[in-house]
Amino acid sequence: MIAISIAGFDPSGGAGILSDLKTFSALGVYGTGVITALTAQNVQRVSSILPIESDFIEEQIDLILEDLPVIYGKTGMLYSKEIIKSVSKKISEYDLKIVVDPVMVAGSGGSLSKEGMASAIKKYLLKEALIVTPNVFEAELLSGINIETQEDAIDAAHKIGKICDVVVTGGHLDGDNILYNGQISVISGELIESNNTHGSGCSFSAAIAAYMSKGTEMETAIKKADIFVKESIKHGHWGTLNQFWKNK
Ligand code: PXL
Repeated sequence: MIAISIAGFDPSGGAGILSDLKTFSALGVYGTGVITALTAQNVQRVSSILPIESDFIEEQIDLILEDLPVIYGKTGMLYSKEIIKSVSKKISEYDLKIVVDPVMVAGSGGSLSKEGMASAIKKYLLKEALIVTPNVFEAELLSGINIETQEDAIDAAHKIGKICDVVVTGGHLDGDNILYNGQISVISGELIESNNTHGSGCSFSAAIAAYMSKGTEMETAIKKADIFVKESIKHGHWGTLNQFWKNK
């Protein structure tokens, strides 16, 4: 099994493409990685971003797909409308089955995107996606709905779900994930009190892609990814997750 992560580079190793590759590896999947942007950051703050030229991003994707039979993958930080358009075009060209993590802001609060990202993600990327995995804040930006309760999250999931399947992640919803894939399911989970959450959104989307590349159907992949991330948070250090995991 092979998966692809198309995402930004967080040198702290907690989030972004390093975290995705650790997740793929922990779940027994061979990971490939296309870098969309470099960042200078740690768990506390983002200080600089250096986006990669979109032609070069397209070339990275072309060279991987020229050689390797990749079907499943995920996107993370895409930073600009231009990069979103390039990546969306390539997903369509290669018919990739992609889990979209609509990254806009780092856990530390630092921005990881230019303005207008939510509308570019909706306009270009979600049409090509298998599923999108917003947290509450990202779901608000994608749906235009202010989310305070589980009912609000369900409304937002219905709205986003008109474009592709969606799971609104539960870190801000008492641990419950709200899935819309033609119908709403509340996947109830425990909420873990921990500071080791930097990169949890990255790992969640990467784990869904990894499980699906191993043949698991989507809803089960989401449940297993949720368990994987929670175990990783429990065993994390230094504000980040520990994705060590005996292949289950
Ligand atoms: O967690 C979202 C995220 C995604 N991608 C990169 C990041 C972060 C958060 O810090 O740095 C590169």
